[in-house]
Amino acid sequence: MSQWKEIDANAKKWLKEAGESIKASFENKLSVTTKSNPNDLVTNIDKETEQYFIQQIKNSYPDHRVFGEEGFGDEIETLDGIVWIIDPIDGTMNFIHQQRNFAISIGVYKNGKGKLGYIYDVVLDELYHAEAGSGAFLNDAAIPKLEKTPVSKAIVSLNATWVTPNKRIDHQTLTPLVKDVRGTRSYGSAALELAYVATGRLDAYITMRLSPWDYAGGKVIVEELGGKVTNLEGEELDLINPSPVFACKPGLHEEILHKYLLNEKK
Ligand code: 2AM
Ligand code: CA
Ligand code: CA
Ligand code: CA
Repeated sequence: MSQWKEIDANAKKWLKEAGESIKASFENKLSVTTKSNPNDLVTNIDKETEQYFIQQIKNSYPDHRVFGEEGFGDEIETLDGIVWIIDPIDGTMNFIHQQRNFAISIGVYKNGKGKLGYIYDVVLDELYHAEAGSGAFLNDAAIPKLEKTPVSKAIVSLNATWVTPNKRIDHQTLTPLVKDVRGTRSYGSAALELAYVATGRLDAYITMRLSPWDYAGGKVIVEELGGKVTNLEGEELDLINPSPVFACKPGLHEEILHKYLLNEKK
């Protein structure tokens, strides 16, 4: 078995096992604490799930490093070698309030290049996955390449925060886009929003601040299908620092970037 096929088989096995533990946890009372602000939540299950992946990865691949949201992995300053970028539960608020609309997200990178991407919707048992250069899948079904869509027919995922006064973007910047698109949505899980861009349920996703673990898995999947995952200037994301993220179908990426985000006149 090739190196990546073996890593892929292990990643899938661990995702299913972690998913079973998360579903079993619905029976128990959660321990919820806050992080940077009263709405930035974390539970014992986020922490336990991250620790589970780190233990499995370190057992099988002692020379791989892990970059995880809850901080149990390695201190990551460069992406040299093989790095697993992990969000044990993306959409923690949904996990706590809704027991759905959350996912486990994993990206495996080699020297900064995305090799494997996973987004696992635990409750629906839907695993979105891709190996760079070998196609992207939803469970066993190949996901078709993304087709072009004009702004006028696009559904764009956008949190209402970014069109009301906030500290990250002038709240009027996105008003023309919101007016011109067919519809807007917000799901509260960056990883699932990327999975929906990958499957064409959404045409674009724009958000002002994500960390690498929020998009590392989704970026591999969306790019494998011909989509783009960049910052709001259309530049590459660095996968080390938080930044705005703009994930989009090909063609539409250029249209939104030039007409709305960079505010160029036609
Ligand atoms: P999380 O649930 O793993 O924290 C919510 O709109 C989305 O933004 C989720 O994917 C959430 O990931 C992510 N997010 C990133 N930074 C956040 C923060 N400081 N507080 C809450 N959600 C954050
Ligand atoms: Ca979090
Ligand atoms: Ca996240
Ligand atoms: Ca998380």
